[in-house]
Amino acid sequence: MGIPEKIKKIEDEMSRTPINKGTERHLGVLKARLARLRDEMEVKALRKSGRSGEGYTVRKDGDATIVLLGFPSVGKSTLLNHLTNSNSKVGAYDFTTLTVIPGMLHHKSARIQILDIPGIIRGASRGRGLGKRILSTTRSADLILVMIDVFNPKVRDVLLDEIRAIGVRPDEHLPYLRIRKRGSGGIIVTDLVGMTKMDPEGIKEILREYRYHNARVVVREDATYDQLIDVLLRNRVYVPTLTVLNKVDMVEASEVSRIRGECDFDFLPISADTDHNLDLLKDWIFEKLDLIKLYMKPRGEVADFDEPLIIRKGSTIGDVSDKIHRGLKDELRYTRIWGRSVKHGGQKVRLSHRPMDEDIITFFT
Ligand SMILES: Nc1nc2c(ncn2[C@@H]2O[C@H](COP(=O)(O)OP(=O)(O)O)[C@@H](O)[C@H]2O)c(=O)[nH]1
Ligand SMILES: [Mg+2]
Repeated sequence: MGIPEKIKKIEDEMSRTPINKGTERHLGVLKARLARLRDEMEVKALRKSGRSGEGYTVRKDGDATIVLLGFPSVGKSTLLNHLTNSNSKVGAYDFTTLTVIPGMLHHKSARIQILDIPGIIRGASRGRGLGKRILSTTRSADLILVMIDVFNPKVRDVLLDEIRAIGVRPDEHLPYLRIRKRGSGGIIVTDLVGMTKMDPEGIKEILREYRYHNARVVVREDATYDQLIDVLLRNRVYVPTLTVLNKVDMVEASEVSRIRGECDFDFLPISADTDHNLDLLKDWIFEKLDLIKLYMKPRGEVADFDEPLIIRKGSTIGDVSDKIHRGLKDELRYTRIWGRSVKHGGQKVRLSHRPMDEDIITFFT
C-alpha cells in the first residue's frame, strides 16, 4: 500500500470513530500516524521537485516581517498601499495579486516589512505548486495579519486551518513537553501537572509510532495528543496573529457590533480605503511584535535619541551587536547600559544581558 492509500484508510477509520473519553487515546494514535505519513509524503515531494524546505521566499528586510493573510478582494493590497510606500495593484475582481508584493511600514522609528501575498483560496494548503508555496511565506513571518471583511467574517477559521495545515501554529506556544531519547529502559513518562487530556499509555503508543522505543518524557503542561505530535514532528512554527475586520465604511456601526457579538475572537474594525483606525492598527502591530527602542551612545558623546535601534523584546546584547554589524562582537571588550534593565546607570553587562525599552547603550571596543 502506498502512502496516499494508507492516509485514506486512516482518515476513513477516524471518521467512523466516535469522539468520546473512551476513544480519545485511539484517535490520538491515529492522528499521530496520519501526521507522520503526511510528513513523509511532504519530504518525498520536496526531494522529487529538488526544492529545499521553504519554497516561495522574499528577502526579509526591516526590523520585523508581517504577512497579510486573507481571501481575494478583502482589501489586502489596499491596506498595503495605505500603510506603506508600496504600490500593489488593487482590483474589484479576484486574483489581482499574483506574486508576493513587499512594502515597508515606518512607525515609531521601526521599519516593518509587510508582505501582500496572493489571496488564499480554500484548499490552498493541500494543492501543489503556487498556493502552497505562497502560503509557506507565513511560516517565516514574525506576525500574521489575518484580514476578513464585514461581509464574511466567519472565514477566519478557514484561513487559520489553511496555515495550520502547513505547520503554522497561530497564537500557540511550543508545549512544555520534554522528550529525550535514551539507550535502553523503555519509555518512562513523568507527569508534573496531573494530565487530563492524555494518559501515559497513549503517550507511549504515539512515541512508538515515531520510532521512539526508549525515552524519557516530562510533561510540564496539560497538553493534548495534537500538541505531543507537534513536538515529535519538530517542524512546527509558532506565530502570533492579529485580526482586522475591513470595509467597515460599508455598513452601519450596529452591524460591526453584531459581528463582534457573533465571533469568539478579537478584531480591530478598519477601513483600508478611508484610513479608518489605521493609526491604531500601526500601534497594535508595534505592540504585538514586542519591539523595543534602544538608544546608542558613542563613547564620550551624547546618546542618539533621534534614531533608536529597534529590536524584538527578549533579544540579547549579542543580538544587538550583530544587528549593528557582524564582527562587532569579536571587537567588543565590554558594554555599559543606562536604563530599566540595570540596577545602576552605566552598569557593565555581558553579551547574554537582555536590555529593556529605552535603555541607553555604549559599546567599548
Ligand atoms: N469600501 C471599501 N472598499 C474597499 C476597502 N478595502 C478595499 N476595498 C475595495 O475592495 C476591492 C478589492 O481590494 P484589493 O485591495 O484589491 O483586495 P485584495 O484582493 O485582498 O488585495 C477593491 O475594489 C477595493 O477598492 C475598504 O476598506 N472599503
Ligand atoms: Mg491584492
